Amino acid sequence: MSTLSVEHLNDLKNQIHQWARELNFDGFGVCDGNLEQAAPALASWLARDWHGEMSFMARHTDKRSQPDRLVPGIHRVISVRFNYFPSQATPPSDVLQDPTLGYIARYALGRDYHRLIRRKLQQLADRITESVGPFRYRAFVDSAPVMEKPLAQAAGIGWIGKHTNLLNQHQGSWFFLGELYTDLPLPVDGPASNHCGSCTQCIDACPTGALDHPYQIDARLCIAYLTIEHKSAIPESLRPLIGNRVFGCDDCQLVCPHNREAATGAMDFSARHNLDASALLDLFQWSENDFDYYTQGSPIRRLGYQRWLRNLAVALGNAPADRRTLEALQKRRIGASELVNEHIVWAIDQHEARLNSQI
Ligand code: B12
Ligand code: SF4
Repeated sequence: MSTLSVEHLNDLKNQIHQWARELNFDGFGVCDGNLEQAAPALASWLARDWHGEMSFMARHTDKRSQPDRLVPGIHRVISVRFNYFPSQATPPSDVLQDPTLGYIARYALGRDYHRLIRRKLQQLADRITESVGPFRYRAFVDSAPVMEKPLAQAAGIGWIGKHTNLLNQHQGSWFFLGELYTDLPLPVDGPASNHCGSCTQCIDACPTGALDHPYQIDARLCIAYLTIEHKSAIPESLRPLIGNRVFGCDDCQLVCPHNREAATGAMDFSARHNLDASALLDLFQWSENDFDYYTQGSPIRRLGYQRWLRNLAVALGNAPADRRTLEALQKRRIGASELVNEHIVWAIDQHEARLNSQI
């Protein structure tokens, strides 16, 4: 690739950007993959154990913070973003305000993004190959030790906000990130500047205080972590704060002023099977076969049936006390795993305490 002139590399970058648009990517940028500033933040985050049970975050940290250790010989990182906000879905506030419904994070209402975006990145790489011949590359979407947000920030796609998501002044933060690591010495973009200013809305809105240190997240408190990544029992003190969120959490993004006019995502991310506003009791009654059927091709599948029931038991424990809910909880105890049973017992206790206080 060293044979390409500066002029040719400029043209090639413009051409790649155009192909990225044709593949429906909503943002594109290039950086040199230097993560010298991000690496210490990752190290101190891990040292504080803020990654909780996500042991994968503590592995291969050298590869995560030095892209050329993950893919030797690469010089650049092409970052892309892909909008997902499902505008046609029931508005988040309607679901969050109704404790009988289950709230599922906006990114998880439709198809799983990993394979979809990876395929598009592969198509982008194929077009580059057609133009310049074989070149070295690897495509990533949340799939390997990659620091996607700092790379995208360096490539000018947006800045890392106080809620620790990457956001863009005009498009907010409802998008996924993906990368092509490459040996093409493309011209780089400048980093995006920060526009959070004195705003603290995400910090104030976080139900559990996970963002109390701006720009840093204590994942162990984050509801997205507790309901998606955490494998064991959810700490009891945090259960009442989870409310009706059964998979992920969007509170910090929902209040962000830059998300006021969210760009609509691709149809693939539209809500399936009424997951945007399903009754908790209906979801709790799914059999394992139902779970497999309704979550096929969805990011929820990875959670597994047991943790799905665990999360629903917590949300039902936070729901208004009534006989139907209590009966459903009692019935589910039959044959329940230790993990699920423990959360159901907690939920029943919540209901009984509430019913007794009404007497
Ligand atoms: C681990 C992880 C999580 C963890 C931890 C979240 C986090 N903020 O890191 C949990 C399970 C909580 C999580 C939740 C979510 N996630 Co997630 N997650 C990841 C993952 C795999 C790694 C992120 C990482 O490296 N974290 C480690 C910490 C150290 O990194 P960091 O926050 O980026 O730290 C930087 C800054 O905060 C800052 N910083 C850190 N400390 C300090 C200190 C000071 C003083 C300062 C000034 C700055 C500073 O510098 C750091 C380095 O640049 C990425 C995919 C990937 N491979 O990158 C997806 C990813 C970040 N997740 C994503 C999504 C969509 C989510 C959720 C929105 C899902 C949901 N709705 O439930 C939530 C958002 C919660 C939130 N507020 O962050 C998207 C985000 C897209 C975007 N627009 O930013 C990603 C990029 C996946 C993707 N390919 O699209 N996630
Ligand atoms: S809510 Fe405010 S502080 Fe938080 S990311 Fe958005 S602009 Fe930044």
